[in-house]
Amino acid sequence: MKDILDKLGIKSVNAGQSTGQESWEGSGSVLESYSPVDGKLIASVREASREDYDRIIEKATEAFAEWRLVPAPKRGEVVRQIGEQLRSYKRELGTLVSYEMGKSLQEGMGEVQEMIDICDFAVGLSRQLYGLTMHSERPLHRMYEQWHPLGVVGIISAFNFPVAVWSWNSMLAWVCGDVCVWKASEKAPLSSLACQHIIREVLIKNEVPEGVSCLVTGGREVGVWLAEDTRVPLVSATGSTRMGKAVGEAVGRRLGRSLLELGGNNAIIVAPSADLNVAIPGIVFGAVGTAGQRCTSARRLIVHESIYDEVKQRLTKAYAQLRIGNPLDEGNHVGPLIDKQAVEGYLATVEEIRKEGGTFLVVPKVLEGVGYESGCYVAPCIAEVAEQYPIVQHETFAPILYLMKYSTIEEAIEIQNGVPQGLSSALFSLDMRESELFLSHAGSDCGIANVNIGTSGAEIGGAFGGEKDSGGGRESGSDAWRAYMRRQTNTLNFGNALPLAQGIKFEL
Ligand code: UN1
Repeated sequence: MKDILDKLGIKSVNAGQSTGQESWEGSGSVLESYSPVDGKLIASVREASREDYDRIIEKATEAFAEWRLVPAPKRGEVVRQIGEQLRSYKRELGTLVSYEMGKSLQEGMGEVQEMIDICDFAVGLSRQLYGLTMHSERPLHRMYEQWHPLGVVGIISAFNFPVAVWSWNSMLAWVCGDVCVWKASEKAPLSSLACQHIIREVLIKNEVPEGVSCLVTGGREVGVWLAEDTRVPLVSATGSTRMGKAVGEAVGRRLGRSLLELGGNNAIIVAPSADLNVAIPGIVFGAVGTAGQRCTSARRLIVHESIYDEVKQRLTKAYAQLRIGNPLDEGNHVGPLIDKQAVEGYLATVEEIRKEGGTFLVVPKVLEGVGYESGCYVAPCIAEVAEQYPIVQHETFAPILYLMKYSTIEEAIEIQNGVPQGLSSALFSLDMRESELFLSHAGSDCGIANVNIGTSGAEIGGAFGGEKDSGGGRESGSDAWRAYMRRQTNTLNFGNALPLAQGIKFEL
């Protein structure tokens, strides 16, 4: 690990504030990053004071004045080179992500792959920031729309995707001509420092204005500063619904824009025709991948009564094969939760399930002994519940899967939609009518609806995000780039008269 940290520029004490080219320690309190893998201190970093924050926003604002004048395809070229850098650091960065937040190495590297993919996407996009042209109702007039850069984009990211979510936002924002100020999760600060380190060389080589890629290290307070700051026209925040409501309110109060990616409570429906050889691994990966700490994790399984017992039996067998342990050991499927507080959250939910009458098909437990010294490893579990249990309405960021029964597809869809969140959803079925119903406007109410695929693991090419308590934002692919730009409608008169729209006469 020492070699990897060296290569990623992580020292024992680190500078947490950066304008891309320049870094400094910051004068806030010290933040220590402990690995949930082995409980050891990895390194420390100092948080930003308000003065550090203001210095960064000023630098970013200055950088914007220059960066927006660089042609978009040239900005895309910088992003292309960042993608190349990420390719050459894939293993190192994936390993640090895995060690700092606990996801399996496979998933850590997958996360870096998402970053590479979004770079490629953004490069192409840099030549496709299209606006429409319209036909004017007035003679000798031309009407069209343009997309202009917005300015400073604040990015608040969560611990569970400590680097990919930043890249979804920043790579698009950069080709759009914006500059970024990133507040990473205080639970995974070193992964954000490593990203700054990796891209620094590209910024210098291309003479990118200093301030285009900023990092502010800190906790909730920094999030509040960003949300209330009129110098930051867009705040893109990923995290809990509670956090998102606070950010949305503060940004809304000043009529700024927010892009919110919040919690999910994602369900998978398993229909009688489901191919269980496809469904079972999809369900298990969805429920236990990243130890159930993805916003897209599968939390509720709604199974048709005719196959309920068979699904139960196959799931029990699959869960018995799960290897839980050090995520850097590629033989393990499931690593630790992020910290002991998350373990307490898991235990509190387990207790609540029992209190409400649920029974465990696969029992929960906190793992102890050799290899589990950090105290953050828990066993993925499955609880049989009734859909009306209040606990089922909540998202617990842990590998707890709720199992329930349905008899008609309409009823299953109603159960699936009957929670406050609306991020991801899935149906396993080979029945065309059922699948189309699920994907129709009478079907899933989520931002993501999949057939014969689990709830997690979305590709970057689609717009990513959810409805209701999941926040309503869309990031990454499709036309999500529009959130990072402002639309301007232009009408140009090339005639020698001034006809007014709507046929209004105004003669002098
Ligand atoms: C998240 O958990 O915040 O679809 C994002 C997925 C990943 C992204 C998850 N591509 O599971």
